[in-house]
Amino acid sequence: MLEELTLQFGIPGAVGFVPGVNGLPKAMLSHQSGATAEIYLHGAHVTSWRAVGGDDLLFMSAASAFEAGKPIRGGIPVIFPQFGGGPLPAHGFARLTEWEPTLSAVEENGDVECVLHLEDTPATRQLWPHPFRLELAVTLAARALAVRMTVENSGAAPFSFTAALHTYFSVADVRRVAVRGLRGVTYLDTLRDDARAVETPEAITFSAETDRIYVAAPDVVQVEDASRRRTITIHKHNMPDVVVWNPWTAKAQRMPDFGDTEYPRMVCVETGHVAEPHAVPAGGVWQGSTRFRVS
Ligand code: TA6
Repeated sequence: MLEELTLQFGIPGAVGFVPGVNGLPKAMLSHQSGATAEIYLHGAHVTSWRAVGGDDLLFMSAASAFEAGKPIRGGIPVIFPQFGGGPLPAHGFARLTEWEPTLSAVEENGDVECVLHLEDTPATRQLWPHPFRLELAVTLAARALAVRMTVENSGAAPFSFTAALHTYFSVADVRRVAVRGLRGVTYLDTLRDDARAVETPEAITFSAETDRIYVAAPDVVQVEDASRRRTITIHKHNMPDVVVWNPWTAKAQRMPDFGDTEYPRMVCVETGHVAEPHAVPAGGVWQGSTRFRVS
C-alpha cells in the first residue's frame, strides 16, 4: 500500500508515505525551509507540525490510540458531521475513518500540499443517511500550516452538519498561556449547561477546566505561550465559531487516551461550524479553512 501511495502521490524531498504508529500509514510533508508536517490517513489526522528549526507546535498525547475505530488524541482531529455528543459517535465518524490521498503538490512558492478525501460508505450511511464527499487540504509553509475543509452534498436531499478542526496546540505550561481576540464575544459554557456569557477579559487564561464555544467569533485569534515567547496566530475563513478547551485534572483523569499529567502542556483552540448546524442543499458545497502561523 505504501509503495502504491508513494508511486502515485510521493514527491521526492517533499511528500512521502511511511508506516506510523502500529503501522498506520502517514504522509510526511517536508518544506524546503526544513519545516515538516505529518498526516495519518486514519482520520486525515495531522499529528505533527514543526516550523523551520522548531519543535512540534501540536500536542500529541503519549496515551493516544492508533487503531481502527478509535480517535487519535492530539494534533488536528477532523470533526464531521457532528461536533460533540449526539446520535453519532462523539465528534462524528470522520476522525475514525480511513481517508485516501487524492493530490500532492509543491506550489511555486515552495509550499507543500497534500489533499485527502473521504466519501460516504455503507458504514457511514448506516450512521448518517447522506451521500457526501469530504476533502481536507493541508498546506505546509516555512512558518505556517493551512487546513482547508470541503463538504460536498453529493445526494439528492439537503443535509446539515456541525464540523471543526479540533486543534491541540503544544504549550510549555497552560497556566502561562493567553488566548487573545475573543474579548466581547458571546460564548456557550459547556460546563454550565451551555449557559451564555460574554467574554470580558482582554485575554482568556487558564486555572481550571475550560470548555467554551465562542459564537460568530472574529477570524483572527492568538495563542500566546509566554514561557516559550511564542505566539500562534489562527486565521479562520468561513468557520464562524471558536472552541477553547483544557480538560484540567479531573477530566484528564477520566480520559483513557490522555495522560493524567498532560493537561498543562496543551490547549485546544478549535475552529468550525459548532454552535449551529450548517445546511447544505443537494449538490451544494461548503468550504472553510484555518491557517496557523507561528512567530
Ligand atoms: O472541544 C472540546 C470537547 O468537546 C470537550 O468537551 C471534550 O469532550 C473534547 O472535545 C474531547 O472530546 P473527545 O471526543 O475527543 O474526547
